[in-house]
This record gives sequence, structure tokens and C-alpha cells, in this order.
Amino acid sequence: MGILFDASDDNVTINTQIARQSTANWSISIWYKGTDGTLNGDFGKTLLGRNNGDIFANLVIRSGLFEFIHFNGAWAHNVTSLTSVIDNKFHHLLIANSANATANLYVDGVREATAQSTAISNSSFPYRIDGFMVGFNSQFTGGVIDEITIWDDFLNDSEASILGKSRIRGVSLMVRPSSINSYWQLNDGSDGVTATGSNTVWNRKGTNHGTPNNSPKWISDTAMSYQ
Ligand SMILES: [Ca+2]
Ligand SMILES: [Ca+2]
Repeated sequence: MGILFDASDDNVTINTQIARQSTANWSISIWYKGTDGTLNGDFGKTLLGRNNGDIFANLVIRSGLFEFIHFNGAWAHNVTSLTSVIDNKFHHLLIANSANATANLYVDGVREATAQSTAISNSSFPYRIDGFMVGFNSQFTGGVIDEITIWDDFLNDSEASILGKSRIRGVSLMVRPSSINSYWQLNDGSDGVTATGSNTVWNRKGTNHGTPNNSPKWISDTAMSYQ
């Protein structure tokens, strides 16, 4: 079970903004299936992030590549996957950011960017997550997402491999469970039914639940598979 977004206006808003500095340990894991290859200038199409003119970072798909965009005097495009992820098959996407302000990126458990700077030139504007599948400049991302996890820790290669290759639902909960900030399993509806209602996108770690906007749809496992 995941959620399908129409690239027109569908998105999810979370209750409380999550902000993370480049100089902290954190990791984010998400499954994505889609074909949204829009460049959108420096900004791409956002998976987890913020839709506002004050952004200094977002986690995106840009021209088909998984990327962490960040502003460090200019928009930097160094934290980017090698593999295109818009072939309409499920891909596991992971960023592991280290407190030394560098990150590794993984696609399907394989490291594709290593120790790339994630520096942001103004610490008052860290990477901020207001929700899923919308970002600057009111660009809505199309496709299916599933199993979103945020850790306040720097995951390593073997953990990335477990997450990306096991294809087991809920495996996130077995990887550094005490460091998980948020886990949206996206199992909260029925196939083909519109996702609607406050807090219906349930966060299994705490109360930072999500609210769907503009009618994305729940998609059951029978309508999709992990590659
Ligand atoms: Ca799910
Ligand atoms: Ca819609």
C-alpha cells in the first residue's frame, strides 16, 4: 500500500515541520515509482520538502535523478544519483547525511554519491520538510511513494543495502529503531480510494501525522510490486 499523486495538485502536509541542518546526522528513506522527469530549473520535483521562496534545500527528483538540492552561495547539484529513477518501477531512495555536512546517496541499496557536501550558506534556513510531493515553485510531483522513514542518525552502507534490497515492508523499523524520528508506512487506506481527512497519513513514531490534499489515491500492493 502506498499513495499515488497526480502531479497536478496532490500532496501531503505533515502536522509539524521537520528541520535538519547539514551539520547533523540524519537519514531519509523513501520508495518511489513514477515517471516525473521534470527539471524545473534548479529545483526539480520534491519528494520531501517545502514549497516556499525561502527554501535553501529540498529532497527531489530532478530530470530523473534523485537529488538533494542545496543553496551554498549558489544552487549546488553535487548530491545526485547516477541512476535515473523514473522508469515507473519502484526504487528505494536513501540519503544519509553526516554531521560533517556531507552525504551519501543510495538507489536500491547501492551508493551512487559519496561524501558530497550538503553545506547550506545560511544556518537560519536548514533543510525543512512541510510535507510530501510538493516543492518550489508550487510544483507537484507525480508518482507513487511508500514507506517514508526519517532517522536522526547517519546510516551506513550495509544498512542502506538492507533497506534497499530486502523489499520487506516495515524493514525500516529494524534499522536503528531508537533513532527513528518518523515512519509513515502509508498503509492507511484501500486500493483506489481517495486519501482524505486530517491525520490520515499515520506516523507510526509519534504524532507528526500527515493530511492529504487535493485527492491523492491509496494504491494497494496488488496494484504494485517492488520491481
Ligand atoms: Ca506502505
Ligand atoms: Ca488532485
